[in-house]
Amino acid sequence: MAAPIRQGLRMFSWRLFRRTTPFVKQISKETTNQRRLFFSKSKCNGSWGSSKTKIVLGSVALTAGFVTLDKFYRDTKYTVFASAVDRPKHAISRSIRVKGDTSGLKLTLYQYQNCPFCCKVRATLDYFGFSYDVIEVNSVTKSQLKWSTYKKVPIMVCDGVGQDGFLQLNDSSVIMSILGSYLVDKSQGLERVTTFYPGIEAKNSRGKTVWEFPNKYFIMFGSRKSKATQEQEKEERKWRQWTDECLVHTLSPNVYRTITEARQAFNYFSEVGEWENNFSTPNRLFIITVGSTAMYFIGKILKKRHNLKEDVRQSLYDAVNDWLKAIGPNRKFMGGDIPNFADLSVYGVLSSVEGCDAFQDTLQNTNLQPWYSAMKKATQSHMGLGQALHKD
Ligand SMILES: N[C@@H](CCC(=O)N[C@@H](CS)C(=O)NCC(=O)O)C(=O)O
Repeated sequence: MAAPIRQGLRMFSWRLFRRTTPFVKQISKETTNQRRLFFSKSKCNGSWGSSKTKIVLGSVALTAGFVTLDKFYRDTKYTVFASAVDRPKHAISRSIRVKGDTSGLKLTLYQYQNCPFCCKVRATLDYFGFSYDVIEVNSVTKSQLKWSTYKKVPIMVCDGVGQDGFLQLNDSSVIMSILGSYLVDKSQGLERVTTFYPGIEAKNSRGKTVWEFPNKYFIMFGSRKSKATQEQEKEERKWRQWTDECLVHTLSPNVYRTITEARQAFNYFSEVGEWENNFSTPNRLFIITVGSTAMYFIGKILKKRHNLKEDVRQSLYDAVNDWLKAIGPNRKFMGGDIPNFADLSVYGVLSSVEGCDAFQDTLQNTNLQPWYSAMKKATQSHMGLGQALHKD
């Protein structure tokens, strides 16, 4: 077998079986030379016979081979040399610019438009009036996250800070708390604020390695005093945690309750995530078809895992009613007259399914509407822009 083809197969098998980086680094050098060799020696030498058909077919096959191998070479080189410092430039899906943003931060959010955790972060960014760019991640290939060892979304990147030229913030609640703490006192700088949120590697109940951030529900006030009382802060943390550990788990079994609802949900995600602009048509159709079918079955597993009621809608209504009861009749938001981080979390999570039947059913079967509409208005109008979280 010709060396370049052999090399190509080795590369392919690496992609399939994921050998270690040093191995790839080493063959990467070889492939550059092989590639040069391949292109200089690639003329047909007549061993395939002289018939025109064979030559044409041979050329087509060789061209296809070139294209395929070239793609593998390029992809591999990209994988090998992309480090945390070497973050590739991906197409910006959307740029949100807020007049009056004085944060001084250049933020980029890597996200899925309808991931509830990403929606929490966007609700926070919009409410406080941060300008930011969005990079829509392909949920199947995750090619936009190749540079990162953390493979979940949201990931927030702040350019122009830190020794690598950017800071990478992982986990929605950590991101929200870091942004909140930064707003308390911008002069301390974002990099210093991140040091208040150390991560601890741990195993979850299923033995999977996960990262825990013990402080993730705390806004750090340093020497400043929060406007909220300690009781209010405690309540805010409690309901932020509840959002991540209870509310969010009621969503998937509801929006993927039937195959039809799952397909409807994915079509809605495609529409609001502008998948038509962000992904190729085959990719988009693949995600919609395969994704919705897979999620229908996963929804059933999640229903069991999180002990939802037989009628999963009831579990969603129960969660929403618990939240509304916690706010009570005398407050507009849990934060009082203005939303706090618990309001932003719950709103963000629920907004992720706004176009799904499950959400419309919730509006009809609970008293969610007034609070939800007020939250929507607050985030869309950047109500928190310039708002002080601390006492003067
Ligand atoms: N604790 C994380 C959870 C993030 C998370 O689970 N994100 C999902 C998307 S909704 C994800 O990226 N899952 C991995 C995947 O899609 O492969 C956070 O709050 O940000």
